Amino acid sequence: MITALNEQFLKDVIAGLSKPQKQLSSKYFYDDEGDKLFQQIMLMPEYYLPACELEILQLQTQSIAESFGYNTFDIVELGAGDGTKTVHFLKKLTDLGKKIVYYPLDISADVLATNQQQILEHIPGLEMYPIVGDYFETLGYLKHDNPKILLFMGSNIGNYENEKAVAFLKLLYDKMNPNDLLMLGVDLKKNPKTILNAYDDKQGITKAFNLNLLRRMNVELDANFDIDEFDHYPYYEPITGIAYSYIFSKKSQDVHIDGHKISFEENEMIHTEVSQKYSLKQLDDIQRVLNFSSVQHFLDNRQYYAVSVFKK
Ligand code: AVJ
Repeated sequence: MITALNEQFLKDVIAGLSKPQKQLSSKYFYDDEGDKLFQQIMLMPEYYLPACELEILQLQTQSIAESFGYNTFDIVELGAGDGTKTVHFLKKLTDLGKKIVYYPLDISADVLATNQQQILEHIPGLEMYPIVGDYFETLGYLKHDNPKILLFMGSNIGNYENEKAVAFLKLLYDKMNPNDLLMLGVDLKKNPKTILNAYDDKQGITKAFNLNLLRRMNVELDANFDIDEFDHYPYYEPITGIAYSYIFSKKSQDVHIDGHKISFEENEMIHTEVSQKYSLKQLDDIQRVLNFSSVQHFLDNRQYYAVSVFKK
């Protein structure tokens, strides 16, 4: 049965699979099974991103905090997730004597419950207000007396192609007060083989992560995808810096989704995800184009990844 909750999912799926170039949105990767697969991705040796971000937060939080220029501030984290990495950052900040209030924002109440539990276990007594919901709406009504640092970590900005990312950051900029800062975790352009490997692991976890979308449609949208008849194709384009993910049909076949027939040709592609990578120069360009007064980058040892702090 299709519930009201699934209606938007169904609408998006039918619209996406009816286009001449079929597509599905990566935001639908993250059901319970997808969350678990993404947790496994973050532990894969090929997927270097989380380790780089953690290294930066563990070794450079003092310099990062100095770049803020405040001792008292609110930290508002967009798409906070379970807080596994942010906890190190917050702990260091409190150890440095900073007075912080933490607002983790996420669409999942479950994930925020885990977040609060983890954070308070490591930083007892930290003032925190988890907020469930769409973070643009939340940003609209949050009133802060203190300067705030907006956190958007985990290379989540990479889910937008460069131009869309700039438009998104402009929306954030417009919601910021003059004293506020934006801190982004960004994956950098590097050896293209290193990037491709991160999305093409030998164990097939990333493949399972993509194909889980078909399983999810079978369960939630009364679809009948034969998952074994589809495969995953990751592809990195080093000039634009975009890692693309596709699912493709291994044979000519018809699939039914809640009564809609969708036909696939042999080797027909469904575009599922982009992961945009940046150069430091591109990040500096974004600072100028959006009128941020400055940007400072903090890199890991291998210079694979940046934590970039933009001042309004
Ligand atoms: C969660 C969007 C940062 O693009 O690297 C990981 C998702 N997709 N492997 C990324 C993802 C395939 C990830 N982000």
